[in-house]
Amino acid sequence: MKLERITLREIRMPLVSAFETSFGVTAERRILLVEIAGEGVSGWGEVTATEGPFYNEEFTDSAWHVLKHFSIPNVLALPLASANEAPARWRNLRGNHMATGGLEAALWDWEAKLQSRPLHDLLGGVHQEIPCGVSIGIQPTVEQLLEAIAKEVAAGYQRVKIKIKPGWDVEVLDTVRERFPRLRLMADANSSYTLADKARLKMLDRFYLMMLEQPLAHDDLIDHAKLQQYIQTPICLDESIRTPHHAEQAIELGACRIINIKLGRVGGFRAARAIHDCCQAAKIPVWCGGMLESGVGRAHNIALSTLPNFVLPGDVSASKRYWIQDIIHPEVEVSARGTIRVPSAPGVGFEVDRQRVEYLTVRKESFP
Ligand code: OSB
Ligand code: MG
Repeated sequence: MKLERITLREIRMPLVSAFETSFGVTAERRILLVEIAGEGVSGWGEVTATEGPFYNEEFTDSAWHVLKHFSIPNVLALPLASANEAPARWRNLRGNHMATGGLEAALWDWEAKLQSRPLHDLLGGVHQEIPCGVSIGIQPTVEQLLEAIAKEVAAGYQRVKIKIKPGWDVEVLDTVRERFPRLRLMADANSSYTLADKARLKMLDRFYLMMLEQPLAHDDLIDHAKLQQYIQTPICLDESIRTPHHAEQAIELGACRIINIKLGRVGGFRAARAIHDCCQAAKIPVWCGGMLESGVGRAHNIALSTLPNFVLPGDVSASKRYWIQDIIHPEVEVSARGTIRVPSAPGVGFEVDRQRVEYLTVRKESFP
């Protein structure tokens, strides 16, 4: 593969509505896009880091720095035979998975396009249609939450995830369950509890949630294993699973029964596939998480979700839930059955709207 140029850019995109989690509110995204150009073809990737170091240690500006000074020079240093080899180039870097993951994802898109194959095919995907859920942020009032859920249910989404935190949990879920007794429902705490809250978390059992996502510390496995012993609701890990090794350890400890795989959090497709395979062997179902991505990251999430053990609805939903106008053509659309049809064009299968990207760009740098 003859790589000619890597272009890094930052775009700013206001969200259609602000998104609140236990760690803060996001109204505007600052997204880094990576473009790989070579042999007359471009591959695109998205860095999924948040604006501040609140979900994990990474943030937009740290990712720019790591890409510019470490990951990009390592990729440009020697010819590359495949995207699958790329992670070996930054073996010497610790963490910063979202930065390198955006570059890795761009290389996969580029390689698939060089071979005129859809990315899901290159990855070994099997699903042609993927089941979709939505993630609904903390709302100003419970009434607004009920309205937001009703809207997504009417749109056909297959499951609803709500964000919880201490002070926005049992009473809220009581009201939601009363109004939507049969809804496939789950809750994501984004690490806002400790094991000292176990009695409170056990109260969630009565809501027969599909799962409780990342209740305890972002870097913990052992307390999650203790909590899983104590509650009936299946625990799903998000933040705690950064490497295939973490997935193996979590499974061995019984720290979760489900894993949410995010391409950025684990550093790209190679690691995501390894975690997928390890979960599949252990009969742990997985689903694809979201990071409020633009169309570029969304398209990668769709490709990832075609792997066989992605059997639960993911947080991969329609472009219009996030953006007035997305940066890809066509935009991601969800059927009335709550599914996304996997595209069959080469690479991720969506076209990047260069004009729109150019318009949204606030900084840009090319290498070499
Ligand atoms: O924990 O899954 C999460 C958004 C930002 C940071 C963390 C998370 C989320 C979401 C949104 O839940 C998922 C999405 O709709 O992209
Ligand atoms: Mg989560």
